[in-house]
Amino acid sequence: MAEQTFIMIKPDGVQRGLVGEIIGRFEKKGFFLKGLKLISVERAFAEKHYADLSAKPFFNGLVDYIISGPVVAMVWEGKNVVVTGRKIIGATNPAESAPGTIRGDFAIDIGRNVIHGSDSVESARKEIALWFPEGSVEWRSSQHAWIYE
Ligand code: IDP
Ligand code: MG
Repeated sequence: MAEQTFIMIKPDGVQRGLVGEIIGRFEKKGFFLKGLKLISVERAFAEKHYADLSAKPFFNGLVDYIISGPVVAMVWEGKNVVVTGRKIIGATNPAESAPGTIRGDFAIDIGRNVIHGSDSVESARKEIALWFPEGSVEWRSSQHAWIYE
């Protein structure tokens, strides 16, 4: 199977009406959408998603943020989508995210940085299993041969 990553538009991105803009950036790049849902998660679920950060001082605030409203959970597929997805998203702190990236264009504070993307193929596998236990959707875009040589 081609590489997949887990992308989540955080509650601020949903509230600010950035869903279409963000999906459009991944679509226009040439990645393929393989899973999508608008979902509100509970504290225990958010804590599981961010388990690696549980010792950080900002952990409780981060969990409060993620459960503060619905999020858009997605699976995107394509060559190098994990690393390239992180580039499209930009640096964690929007003060350091380059213009042209999602966080560089649409965010100011690190605790309101609009979007999550898996940081490795291994984390993507875990996150997709957590958020999409029902599995992602198998389909092949008719544009495939116009994007891949
Ligand atoms: P990432 O989202 O770029 O992978 P991580 O280090 O995995 O960054 O942190 C997860 C999320 O935790 C960040 O996207 C951000 O929302 C939040 N976060 C990270 N560092 C801080 C901080 O120093 N203060 C407040 N929130 C933070
Ligand atoms: Mg991370």
